[in-house]
Amino acid sequence: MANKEKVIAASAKHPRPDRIFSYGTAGFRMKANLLDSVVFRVGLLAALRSRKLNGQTIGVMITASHNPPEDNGVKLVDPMGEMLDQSWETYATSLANATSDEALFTLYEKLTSDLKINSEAPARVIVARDTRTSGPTLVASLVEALTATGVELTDYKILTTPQLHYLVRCINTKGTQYEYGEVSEKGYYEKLASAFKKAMRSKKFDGGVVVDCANGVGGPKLNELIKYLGRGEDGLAIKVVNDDVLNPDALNVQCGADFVKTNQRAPPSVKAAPLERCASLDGDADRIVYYFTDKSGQFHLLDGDRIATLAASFLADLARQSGLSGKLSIGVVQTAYANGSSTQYVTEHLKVPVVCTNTGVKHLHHAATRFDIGVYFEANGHGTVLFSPQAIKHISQHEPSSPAQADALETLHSLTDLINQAVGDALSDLLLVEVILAHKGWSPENWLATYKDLPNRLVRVEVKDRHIFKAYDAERKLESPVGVQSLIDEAVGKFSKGRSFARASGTEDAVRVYAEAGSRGEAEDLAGKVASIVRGA
Ligand code: 16G
Ligand code: MG
Repeated sequence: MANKEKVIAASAKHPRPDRIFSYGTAGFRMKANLLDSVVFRVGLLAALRSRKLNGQTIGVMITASHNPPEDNGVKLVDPMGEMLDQSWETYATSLANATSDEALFTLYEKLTSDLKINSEAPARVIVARDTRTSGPTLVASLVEALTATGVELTDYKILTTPQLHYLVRCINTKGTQYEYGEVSEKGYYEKLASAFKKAMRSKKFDGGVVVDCANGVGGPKLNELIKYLGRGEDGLAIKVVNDDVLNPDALNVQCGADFVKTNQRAPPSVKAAPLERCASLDGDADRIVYYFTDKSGQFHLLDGDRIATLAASFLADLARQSGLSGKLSIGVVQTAYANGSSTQYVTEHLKVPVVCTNTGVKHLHHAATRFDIGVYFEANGHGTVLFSPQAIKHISQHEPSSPAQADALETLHSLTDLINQAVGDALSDLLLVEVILAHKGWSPENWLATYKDLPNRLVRVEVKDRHIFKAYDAERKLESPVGVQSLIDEAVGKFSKGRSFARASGTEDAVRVYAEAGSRGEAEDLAGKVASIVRGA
């Protein structure tokens, strides 16, 4: 039995504002000054979750990713480093919305009994935060909830989101056959750096890469990682920009992955030579996009779709070259936002199957586990590659029958360590892209030349009630309001290579309309038509 008085007294110090909260695709996220009670209550849920799982460690990450500096957010990480189990999201929402301290405690007790949780079981939580100034106070609220419920806590202070996911997985796999790595930040850098060196061997880099860290936590952490990568003559020259975390107001302002993806241009602060590789991370370093300008000064984005196609082609080649292709299934997971040309390139050129899921990392991650090698990326740059236990076994046990096979196998093996298996990780993805480009001997122009994106347009439509827009078929079609889908189909039918869909945003009060077509003008036109159908619905 939790100590009723303790929990209620602690909760009283974290009054709930008059608001309705909802645990969405990225946890709770809003203005930081509204989050105090939410974080306290997430602490209660973390206690329940860990006890339910017999004391396995649960992660709590305090971050608002690419949002402005005054925002913050909180999300839970499950034992293998994955997102919180979906069925628990509703418990998070109900706890956050309990109307009084007593009601909160009653709900806590009800969940304990409904979920058959042994309240005597041990509970362990680790927490980390990004660089926002509101972080430490929010961690303090969490600590009060954990103290009141007798949870063992480790505070890892400032980390990237994927580093926290890494640590959770390391802790929970320690001493098992799935041991993931050393339980420390240093262990993370060492694992990545050693896999990177192994993957590169004698391969050479063509020039360096400029990395925009969005003035977020990725900056200091990338600077740290670089120390482990070494910078011998043949090392990768990483030029870190926008790594100012001392000025809290600079976070995500005019820089970062979201800026680049949304504006389709480089941040003004990123100065690079023509054809020089550039990359931008987001504020918590779980997202990355590449880009460059060509000799005529034109900007080219190499987004999550491009990283997915690059990784899939490289991994499929390695599986073939190492003699494992018959044994390993490879697949790519995308969302409806993936450019149609990328999907066509993967299915028709690479001959690799593509699965489309709902938007949100957890959906893609889940679908990717169904392949031996599951490559998943959202166009916005969230993503990673998952290797099944079966794949890891084949890769480590396969006897190569030629030096070429042995070489491919060694590269494949190093990638299973280089690629973060818990979650999409901008730092790990950065090194992955660099390894692949070096192996292929590709410039960013070669990478871009693999296929030509269909012109596309994304429009944000404000509506009275976005909840009436219910999608199906991986959010590519609307079942409600009735009749809207046939109007969209009719509009799409009028354009060459036309494709369009509308879905309610999970993070903003709006409906998003995506359209692509054979030419820029047609894509704009189609997006406008579908947006007005949505407005009129
Ligand atoms: C969240 C998701 C991201 C998704 C985005 C869609 C995670 C960690 N983040 O940021 O994957 O692309 O929401 O936003 O899952 P939307 O629903 O507003 O379009
Ligand atoms: Mg992020």
